[in-house]
Amino acid sequence: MIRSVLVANRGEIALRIIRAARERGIRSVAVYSAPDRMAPHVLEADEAYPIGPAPASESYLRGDVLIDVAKRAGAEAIHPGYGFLSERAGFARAVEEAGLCFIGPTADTIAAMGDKTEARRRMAAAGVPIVPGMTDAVVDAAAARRAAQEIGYPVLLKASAGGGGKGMRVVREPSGVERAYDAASREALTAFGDGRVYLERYVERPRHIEIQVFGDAHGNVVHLGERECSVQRRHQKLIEEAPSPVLTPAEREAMGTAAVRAAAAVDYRGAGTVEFLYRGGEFFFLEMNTRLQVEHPVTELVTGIDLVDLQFRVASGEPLGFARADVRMTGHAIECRITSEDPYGGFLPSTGRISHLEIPAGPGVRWDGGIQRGQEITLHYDPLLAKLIVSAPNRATAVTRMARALDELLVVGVETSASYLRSVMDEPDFRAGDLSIAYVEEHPDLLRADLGEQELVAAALAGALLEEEHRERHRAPRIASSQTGMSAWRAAAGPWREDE
Ligand code: MV4
Repeated sequence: MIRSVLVANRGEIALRIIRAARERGIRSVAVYSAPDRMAPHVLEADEAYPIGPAPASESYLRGDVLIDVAKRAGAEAIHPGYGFLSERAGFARAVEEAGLCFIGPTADTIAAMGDKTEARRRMAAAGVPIVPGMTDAVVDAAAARRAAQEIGYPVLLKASAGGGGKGMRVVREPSGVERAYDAASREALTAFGDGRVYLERYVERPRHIEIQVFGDAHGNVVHLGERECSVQRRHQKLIEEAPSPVLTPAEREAMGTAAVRAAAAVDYRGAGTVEFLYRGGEFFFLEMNTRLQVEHPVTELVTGIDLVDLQFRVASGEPLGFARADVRMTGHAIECRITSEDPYGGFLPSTGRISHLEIPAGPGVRWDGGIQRGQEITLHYDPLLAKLIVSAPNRATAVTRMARALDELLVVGVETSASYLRSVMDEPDFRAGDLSIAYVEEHPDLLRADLGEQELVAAALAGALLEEEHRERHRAPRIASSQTGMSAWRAAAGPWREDE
């Protein structure tokens, strides 16, 4: 039994974990960098400890400090959340060696899946379909050219040491190999300290579909269906949903079975995700994420399973207690990532103080947030402010519900992705479920229309009309029209500034 947990993270995921801990009667210990002293996760936890200055490398990434704090606070376990130290095998090992419980898979599992060629070898051996290509790194450009010839163009050069798109280059003809090899190798060396690259057949315009898996310490592994994450930009997911609009029940079970085989092959324990590329009924293993993912709520909403609670139970040694056949999947869920980025300015990060915040509510709406009014948004951390998640009986209703919820959302003080996401909800290809990882680039019009401004003007006009009507009805004394407009604008935009 785990009775206390140190949450080695910040923002919305730290809050998510703290809430799950509280429901299970587990004492939560938060950690914070200097600027996060009054952050929501600090205020919500049972205890909180400072771990260093703003840069993550001097705070949230200080594994030694975190383990020390856990010991001092008497925490028995460390939950890494996602990002930061969640997929560092060395940290998982250090936590276990300190006599604490790492909430996640073993260090060996993390290391095996972190090495992409090693992962491909293991997956191929376990009978999981991998993208045609190599399972070893190439030694030089000439070897890359020979390999490309064998695989067939177009090919994709990838870093052996890590994913996330770093060190990746598409090559369409032999003359392009040398340049691409040098660039990919250099980029991989910078990003991972390991310049090894390997080749795969390049799959054009695939969909990104991933399977949620769960393993326990007793050798049981189940899958909880898929999430489709095709709406992304430069490897940053924007929208995720479950189920995928495209998978047939037979494809779902085939992909799910492959994912379970993948997890079982590395003795998987805890929550994990097996990523696939999907195209025209075929699917290929891409990588495995050995952590809880940002988009886990869509799976929770269609399965009714609390994944963080299950992480706590499995980490305590409890068996899963259910099989695939016991999992009832109902309805449709969609998640939108609300980030502090300007969609009409190349998604550049936006900073500022959140002066006003209206959070959507109502039937089928979930807000996994890590922000509050008055909070300063800086460039130190990930721009994810919150996740807006909806569920409904079917996809069409879920899309409509997300549009409604996004209309209710108001974040003043920083630019956010919200208005872009709102425009996607009306876009015919998205509505039809016609997606691929090229969706954002293939819909450039959505990146131009600044609906945010127009919406604010519309809201102000609506507010002016409502105020007018209200005054008429109550026969209130009329005031100058210019003042009416101003107060209506204020009503529509919310309190201008509390301290004004
Ligand atoms: C691919 C691919 C096409 N063909 N591999 C991107 C990061 C890393 N996770 C693997 N990635 C890709 N691998 C082959 N053989 C296309 C991508 C890819 C991608 C994959 C998933 C989600 C978004 C993506 C965006 C661009 C490229």
